[in-house]
Amino acid sequence: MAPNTLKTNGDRLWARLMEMARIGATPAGGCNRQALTDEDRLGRALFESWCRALNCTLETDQMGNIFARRAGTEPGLPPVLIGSHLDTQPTGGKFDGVFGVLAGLEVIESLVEQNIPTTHSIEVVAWTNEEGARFSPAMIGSGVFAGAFDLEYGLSRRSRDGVTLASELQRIGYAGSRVCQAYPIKAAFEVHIEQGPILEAADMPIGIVTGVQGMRWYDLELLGEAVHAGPTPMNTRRDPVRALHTIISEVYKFADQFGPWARVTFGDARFEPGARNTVPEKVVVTLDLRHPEESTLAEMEKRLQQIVSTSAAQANVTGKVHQEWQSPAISFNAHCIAAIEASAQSLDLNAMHLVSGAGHDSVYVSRIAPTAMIFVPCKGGISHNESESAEPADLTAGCDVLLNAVVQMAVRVA
Ligand code: HGY
Ligand code: MN
Ligand code: MN
Repeated sequence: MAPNTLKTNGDRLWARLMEMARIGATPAGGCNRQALTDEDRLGRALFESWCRALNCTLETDQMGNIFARRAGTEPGLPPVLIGSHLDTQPTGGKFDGVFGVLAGLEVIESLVEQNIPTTHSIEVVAWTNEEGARFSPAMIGSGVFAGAFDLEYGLSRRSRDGVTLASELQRIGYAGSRVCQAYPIKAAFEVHIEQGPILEAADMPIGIVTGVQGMRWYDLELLGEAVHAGPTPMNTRRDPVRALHTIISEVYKFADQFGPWARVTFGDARFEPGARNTVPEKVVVTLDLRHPEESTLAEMEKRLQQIVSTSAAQANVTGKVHQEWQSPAISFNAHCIAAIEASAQSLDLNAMHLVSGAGHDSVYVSRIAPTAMIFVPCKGGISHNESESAEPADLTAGCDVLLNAVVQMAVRVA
């Protein structure tokens, strides 16, 4: 290990991860701490209690993003930011997002404990509603902060249980007064489990994330006619499910045609009126399309439009493709990537470059600050699943890489 290389306290990080995992713990061993629920409130409060114990200053902005700051020796300089999220999927795991927030806390605690001042302040951020599970779209807290969405849009988002993001922020006491907008930031880092199989398959402890693939979310709406399931002959029905049947098979076909990096996911479906003995009048299905190349993603969208219109016509129903959200493919900052590379090297850790298949708050942060991400492997590449798991040694290694990359950016060498 190179001289002056710093280490974090992996046991303390693991203990905090396990304590946080008890909030919203599910019987199957996962976590359900969806954005702005009571569980999220408890998780936020626990995180803040740890920050206060380190004498960090705490602020919450209008989107409920929490900023914990350890002042640098020159507090007027732009800070180095470490961010991720505390909210989980409904059947989420113990590490997605929360590892990045608690690793940031561990970086601050290690610096305090080892009496290492930094020139630039360090800010750890817990972004609101990264998952997009309860409120769509994803990454809405970091998105408003970075100017991808305006505040009114962000606050107006309505959950599936019919409440607005603004009312839930009020209800749990996280409607902050700090203006939710970007400010000068020296550099931003996020450490996260990979949520895919690449690092584990390559037996690689560290991933240096060079970018994030493009993502597009749609609601496919098919409108037919509600009729009785019994007496109505099959050939007289205007059955939206018949169109859906063709759409699903055609979309899976094009996933294969667009090569190994194309991703198509039908995540949720709603049938109205939803009675088992009535042919549905309306079907709404969510579809998530992804690809590292923006041009290919555009091509996939075009094919989707054609498939929906042809399938709807064949079933004598109407079909609409409503785009809910899109996040273009992005590349991270070369200097931040180099800092992560140097950090992994100083720790004698093998590392490989890769593009993130999952979306992260860093996608939006990279619009307003030099940004890059660090990945560590997770078991079987499984995530968004209660069985999500990661090795303490890998999490500690990722946290050590984060610490040394942050110090490179935050300490001005005389
Ligand atoms: O959708 C995503 O990739 C992220 O988990 N929000
Ligand atoms: Mn995440
Ligand atoms: Mn996630």
